[in-house]
Amino acid sequence: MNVVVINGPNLNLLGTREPEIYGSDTLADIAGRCIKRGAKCGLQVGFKQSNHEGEIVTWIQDAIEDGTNALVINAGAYTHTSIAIHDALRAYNGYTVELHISNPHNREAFRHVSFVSPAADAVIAGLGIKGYELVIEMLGEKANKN
Ligand code: CA2
Repeated sequence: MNVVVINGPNLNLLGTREPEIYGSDTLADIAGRCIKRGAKCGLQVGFKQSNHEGEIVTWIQDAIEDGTNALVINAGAYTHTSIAIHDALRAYNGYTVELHISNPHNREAFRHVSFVSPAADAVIAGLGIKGYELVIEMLGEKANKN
């Protein structure tokens, strides 16, 4: 089973600012843990980050083309704005998990709307960076059940 984890804008800054919200680990630390955890349960995990909406749309289209089994997406602030990402996710038939490090619902009102949620099978939010590994673990269990 192949999984691609897509991270949106500013998530490359993890570990450098706002540790009270996002923790002190870097995105590279998280990627390493996800890849390792995935390998343990037979998942091949790809991990990407972009500050560009169109590039994220292209990666979702790539997942459609190459038959990626599951997408995990933290679209960052594009979560709350991007119809283009919403449309691309709608075109993807694999399993889709929306992920947030913080809980957008206990933050500013502009974070309460998600264009990703209606196109996702599952949502995980507010568990910090641990959420990434938890989702990989869940996908591993799912893959090994089938
Ligand atoms: O909680 C999340 O994972 C978010 O997707 C993070 C986005 C935010 O716009 C969403 O509402 C919730 C922001 C990512 C910015 O990440 C930074 C990390 C460190 C320093 C500054 C920004």
